[in-house]
Amino acid sequence: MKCRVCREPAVIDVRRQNANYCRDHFLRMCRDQVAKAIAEFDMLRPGERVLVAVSGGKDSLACWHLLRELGYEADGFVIGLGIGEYSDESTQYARDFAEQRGLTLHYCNLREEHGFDVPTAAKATRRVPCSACGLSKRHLFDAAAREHGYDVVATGHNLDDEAAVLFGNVLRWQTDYLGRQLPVLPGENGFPRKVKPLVRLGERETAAYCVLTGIDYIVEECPMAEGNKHLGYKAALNEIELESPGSKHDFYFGFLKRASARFASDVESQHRELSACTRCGAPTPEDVCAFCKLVERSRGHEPVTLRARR
Ligand code: Q46
Ligand code: ZN
Ligand code: ZN
Repeated sequence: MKCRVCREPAVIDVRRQNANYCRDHFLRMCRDQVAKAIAEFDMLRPGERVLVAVSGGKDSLACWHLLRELGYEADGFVIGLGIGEYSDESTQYARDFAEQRGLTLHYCNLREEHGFDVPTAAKATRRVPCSACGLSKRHLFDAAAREHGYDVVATGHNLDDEAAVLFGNVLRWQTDYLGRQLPVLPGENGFPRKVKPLVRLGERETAAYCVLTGIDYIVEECPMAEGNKHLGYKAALNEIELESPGSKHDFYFGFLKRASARFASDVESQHRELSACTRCGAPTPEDVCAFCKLVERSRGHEPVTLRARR
């Protein structure tokens, strides 16, 4: 197995590209793919301040690292979600990453600052944990960007994530979501722009990127992800990819090129008037934003004790 570029021994194959790479050329390929995604979708402009939504996992840390490598002024933000040991450990990985490189990492602890955690919110709302968790993360990242003056929030969503979400949205023809499933969401009405610089890289590549650059990340999956439909969609797409390398890429980028614009008119929230939440000031179509309602519902509930699952 030889590197496509220099013919030296390769350390990784990327079947989608029908190519093998040595360490240095693999890392260069990753940087090139991120730079290409940023340029292709006009994600970032020179001089903009970027806040990276960090979890301590491979994707968000690789995203942060790659943005810095490409010369962007990118800081991190991690949230203590209160998901037992998993949250403590993943937050520690983010802290170590920042400390070792002298980077700025903002931190928010859900329980200390807002009086609840994800397991409690899941119990209070009687919905899957990812629903309260996702809502809280979106709200807190937006709020942190406004508070600290960042123009853009970057997340570590990779090609596998986006293809799986697309698969789920197509299965149920959720046209509102399909209209919004873009690698860039413009900043408007007090919301920062949202970008996904890793959409051209697969999950296996972000993991390899971390290993080859010495980034330590939390390998365990979130214990509350069980029952998350996206895991099943990912597994289904992996089967297809095995038979036909490049399928995920063609599915996702084909959608962006040929189909996504057709769903733009189905995006509901685009047409709603927003005003400031009467409690926290965040832009919202109602008097009180969804996060403040979640805070209210969750606060009266006892904290949920999680047993560590390894
Ligand atoms: S952290 Fe939160 Fe994820 Fe855990 S509860 Fe679900 S959304 S799975 S990325
Ligand atoms: Zn090489
Ligand atoms: Zn609010």
